[in-house]
Amino acid sequence: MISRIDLRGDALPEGGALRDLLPRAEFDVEAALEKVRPICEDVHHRGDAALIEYAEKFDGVTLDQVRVPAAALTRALEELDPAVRASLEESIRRARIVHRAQRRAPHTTQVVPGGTVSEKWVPVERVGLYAPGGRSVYPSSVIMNVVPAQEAGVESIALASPAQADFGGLPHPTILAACALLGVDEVYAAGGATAVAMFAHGTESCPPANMVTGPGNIWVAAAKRYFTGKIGIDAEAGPTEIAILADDTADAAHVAADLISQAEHDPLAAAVLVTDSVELAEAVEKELEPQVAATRHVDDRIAPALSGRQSAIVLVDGVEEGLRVVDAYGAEHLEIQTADAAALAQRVKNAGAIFVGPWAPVSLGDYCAGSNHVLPTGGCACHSSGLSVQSFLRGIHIVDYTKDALAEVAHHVVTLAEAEDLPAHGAAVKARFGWKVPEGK
Ligand code: HSO
Ligand code: ZN
Repeated sequence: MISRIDLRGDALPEGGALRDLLPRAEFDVEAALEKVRPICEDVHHRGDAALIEYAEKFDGVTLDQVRVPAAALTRALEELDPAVRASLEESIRRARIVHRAQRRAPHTTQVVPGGTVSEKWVPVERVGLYAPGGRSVYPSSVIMNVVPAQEAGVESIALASPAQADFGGLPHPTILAACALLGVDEVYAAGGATAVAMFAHGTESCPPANMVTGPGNIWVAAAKRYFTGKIGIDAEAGPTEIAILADDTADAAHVAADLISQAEHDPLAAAVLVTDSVELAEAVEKELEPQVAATRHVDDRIAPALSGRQSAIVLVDGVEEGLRVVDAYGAEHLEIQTADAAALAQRVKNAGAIFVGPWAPVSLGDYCAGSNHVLPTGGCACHSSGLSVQSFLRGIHIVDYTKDALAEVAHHVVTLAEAEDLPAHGAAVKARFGWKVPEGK
């Protein structure tokens, strides 16, 4: 069911060469871009009319309007299963605790007497969030996007999710209920690339947003790439990944369950076990079969995900080598199930989020740890972090110099301007001192 990659024996190669030995899904956003481009342009030019046509074509729904009426949100919350409501509320409560602690305070640095540089943190004004429909109706992702935006102080938050034929042309009721719980009342029935285009340019019913965040399939990723530069994006989310670094202290049944848990998302999801224990590898392989058979989404997602080229059990000589492998891989989620898990976690450089020890499965982080589950995929963890309050803030420098402080450094500015063949830059300083360069200290 899951292949093995044996990296024992020879010394592991460095960086990129090591990464090339590790499994990863094909996710060709560039190819999808060609298909998405005309749709994005169409929504740009024809606005709501185009959105309504695409809802008919892609979702089989005839919409009167793309904006979801307030009454539909209220009704969805009233009709929400009380147990689901209580769990969503707990998820929101914990996410708020963690994200509130991420808020940034302004600060001022005195560079020289009379010369300060301050930094203030300003939230993005308007954010459009995308929540997928179809196979991935995740109210938890609504929480993971909305909470950091709210805690950052974003004033205007709108959400789009595909119209669902089964629910009278509205987005899925659990998505609507999550919006109602979070106090998001501006919701649109728009799906995939069309929703990103709606937020990027605005339409008659939806004002444009400065930033679009949220998970989605390859079409959403392609639309985000198409509009990057015009709008801010969180990331081009690819298929989910779990890597587990485990030694012989790990419980094979738990390791198998955790690998399956993320394989459940998508046939392209990646599940990678890195271990120095052949016994554990064998025990996990044995565990996988009955556990996979006992779960629900076997044929459409879990079996293809685990047997796909993106998933594997990687055998290494020791935990140190394992650490190098997981760093080269840069997993979206990394579990560490070893004797010294907490200490190892401190040494990991590349991961979207790290789950330490036997009692922190990725599913906890998906819903109720308080951490964010919107995380870098496809190896992007080596340069990017998951969604946070910081994602929705801009740090703006405020430069404040007195005449004396400028005079003191003026000759350096003029020298550097000359060195770059930009004399007018130097002149802007000289003009303030009777066109002469003040004597520096
Ligand atoms: N594991 C997914 C998020 C998710 N899981 C939503 C369940 N619902 C990507 O981090
Ligand atoms: Zn998940």
